[in-house]
Amino acid sequence: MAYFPEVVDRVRFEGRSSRNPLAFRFYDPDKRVGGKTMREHLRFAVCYWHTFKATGMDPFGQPTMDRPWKTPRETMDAAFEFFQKLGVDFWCFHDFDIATEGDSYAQSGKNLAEMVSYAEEKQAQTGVRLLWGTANLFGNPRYQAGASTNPDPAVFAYAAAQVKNALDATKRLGGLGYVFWGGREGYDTLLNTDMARERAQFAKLLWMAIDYAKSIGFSGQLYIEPKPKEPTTHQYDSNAEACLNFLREFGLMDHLKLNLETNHATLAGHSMLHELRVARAAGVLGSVDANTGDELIGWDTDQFPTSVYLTTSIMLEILEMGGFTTGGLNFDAKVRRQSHEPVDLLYAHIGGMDAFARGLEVAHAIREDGRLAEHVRRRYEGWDSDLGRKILSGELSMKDCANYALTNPEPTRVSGRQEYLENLVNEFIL
Ligand code: XUL
Ligand code: CO
Repeated sequence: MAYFPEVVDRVRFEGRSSRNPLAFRFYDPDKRVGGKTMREHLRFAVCYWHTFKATGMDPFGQPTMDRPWKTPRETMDAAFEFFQKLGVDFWCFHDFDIATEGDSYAQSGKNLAEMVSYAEEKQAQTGVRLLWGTANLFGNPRYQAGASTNPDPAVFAYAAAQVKNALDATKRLGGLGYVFWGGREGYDTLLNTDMARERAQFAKLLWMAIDYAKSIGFSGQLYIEPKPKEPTTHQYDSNAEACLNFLREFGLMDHLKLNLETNHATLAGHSMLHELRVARAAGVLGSVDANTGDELIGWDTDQFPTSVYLTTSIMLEILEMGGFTTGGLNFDAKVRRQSHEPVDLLYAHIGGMDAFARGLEVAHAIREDGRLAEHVRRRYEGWDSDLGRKILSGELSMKDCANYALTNPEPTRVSGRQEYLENLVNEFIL
């Protein structure tokens, strides 16, 4: 049975002039951009949770989604049919997206192992690979007060046991990475919370995972995924800088990278560009959850990315770091509640992939042109002068600076040229 009959074989690239809503207009997987193909640059992944499991339920209404796949196996059939027809190379999942959580830890483990075997077959048939796996440590009521950050060590132990199985599953499926998103690792009120303890507990879980991964020979990249709020009022991994602080404090910098999500950046009051820049500068930019938020609503709406301005800024940072290694662009995005037909999932992903393909081309062209980078280089070239070098090397004291100010004219102001640079970026987009 075909779950996505609108596409017979594969979504094809038809070019900019195509009016076929089920064709790519920009994503041409084998087209070369710089030294690599689009497919190699973009490394698209489809997420299991929103795409195949989301029901359309919201706080005000019942499920809306028409989803002919019901059992875990049917769902996986639908998923791999979708990956193949869309032509993505990767997927991502939580343990209990693919398997049903049982009444006991033992039963849940069995259910998961069975579905991992089925996924192994599907991967072998299709060549689709696992970008990353993860565990759902936030849905079950036992985690209402957090998983590793729970006041009860029994809950910590359960969470660690669940991560063990999820790491085993990720290893078996040849996953390139494993994500820790701090689901309920935060607080709703400080009145009942020992924050210092909870953060140390969280670090302990990460250290256990590092040790366990090593013991089973899992060499994939571990990531943490910042988000400032939702579901808790304050999540400890609130943004990229808070994550860096946490990783440094607990000696974890060499073991984890960041998986950055656009809507989480918005919730943190930052642009995605800011979050990416922070991570890249620290050498821990790992992977991207590609979506976008509704700036007017103020919650995590997880929409599909359609803005070329956004995708251009993301691809500028990815190109600047030399491209993804273990990471990729995972569509952690869901169709709107009214887009209830399976075909809407195709439209959504095709749009996101086209927006990123165009963003890649624009970002590459901006870099080839070189004016933007040259502008920034020239803006700081004073730091290569005698004065700049002496300040940075520590040769000049504050007193020396006072002497300098006494004996030199007022510094000349230089325009930041923001509008000029905004026009320059648009020159490549429009
Ligand atoms: C939640 C979120 C998660 C993680 C995986 O906001 O982004 O889906 O990506 O647990
Ligand atoms: Co995410």
